[in-house]
Amino acid sequence: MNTGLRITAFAAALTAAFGAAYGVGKGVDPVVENTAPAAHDTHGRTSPAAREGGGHAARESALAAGVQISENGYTLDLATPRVSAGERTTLRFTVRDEAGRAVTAFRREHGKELHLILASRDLTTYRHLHPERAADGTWSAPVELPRAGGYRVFADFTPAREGAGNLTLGADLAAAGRYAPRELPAPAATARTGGYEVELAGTLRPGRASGLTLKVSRDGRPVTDLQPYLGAYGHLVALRSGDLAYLHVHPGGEPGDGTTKPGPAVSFTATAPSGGTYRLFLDFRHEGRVHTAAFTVRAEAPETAERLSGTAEERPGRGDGHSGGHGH
Ligand SMILES: [Cu+2]
Repeated sequence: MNTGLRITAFAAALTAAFGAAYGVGKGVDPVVENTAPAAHDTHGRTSPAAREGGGHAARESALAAGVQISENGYTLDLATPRVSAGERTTLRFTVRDEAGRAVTAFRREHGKELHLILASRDLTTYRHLHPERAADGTWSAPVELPRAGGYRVFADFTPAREGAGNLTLGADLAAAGRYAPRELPAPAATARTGGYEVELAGTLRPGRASGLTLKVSRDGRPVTDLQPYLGAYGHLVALRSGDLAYLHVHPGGEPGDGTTKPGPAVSFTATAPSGGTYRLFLDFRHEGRVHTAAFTVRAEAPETAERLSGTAEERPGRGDGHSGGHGH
């Protein structure tokens, strides 16, 4: 039985997800101490990241989640690294421990032992899947990718082993066919999906928790009867353009907690691991169907934005690589 406590603990871990992920291996943990009020209610639980405290200094060189195929002794073994675009196939994979054994014990997070995210390298295709696990630890999920090209598969899970934390491992997946990379859509505060309009308010910040609010409406009317999807009114995944670093966040508040309303607004707290451009994917459920709204956003520290505008006169059209001011 999945308990509220477990979900809450998971939510707390996710609040710190990026921080924890790039604290690993560096011995430094960044950014969770200033978690905004809209963050998941931790009920006095503290993430490992928050306990250790830590500074912001490591954030530039830090590793983000999802960029590694192997981390903390666990490896994502993707048995089907090549598929064909437009064909329904079954993805198969195994999570292995340091001895190469298939992991068969996972902690449930938001109702599932493992969340599988699939995204094209150009961030125009996105899937949030829930594969089935066979007793021997082999996971499988049917998938059909609409376009050829490079994809990334993310397995987001927590091994049941004592002391193991949440991990997101990433592996490359190629879809054969004629490939035409697409340009990342321009940053926009409004996204449309399946007749819904979703409006994004708030700014994603590097190394700092900030609030993001997504408001769902249809035909100009706010949607006030969102349905819980995997224990929340929304699931948000952010992928960094360029390397597809991964961030999974959940809303503040849970359905049925007495204060969280079923829309139109769903609030999140998220921390970007660095400046740069991200694609945000919001999954929400309404009238029995799950929809995904996608946004391109830029994460810039206020200082960076100032510095860039300050130097703009001296070096017109040239930023530091994060500003988008490419002059050619
Ligand atoms: Cu999931």
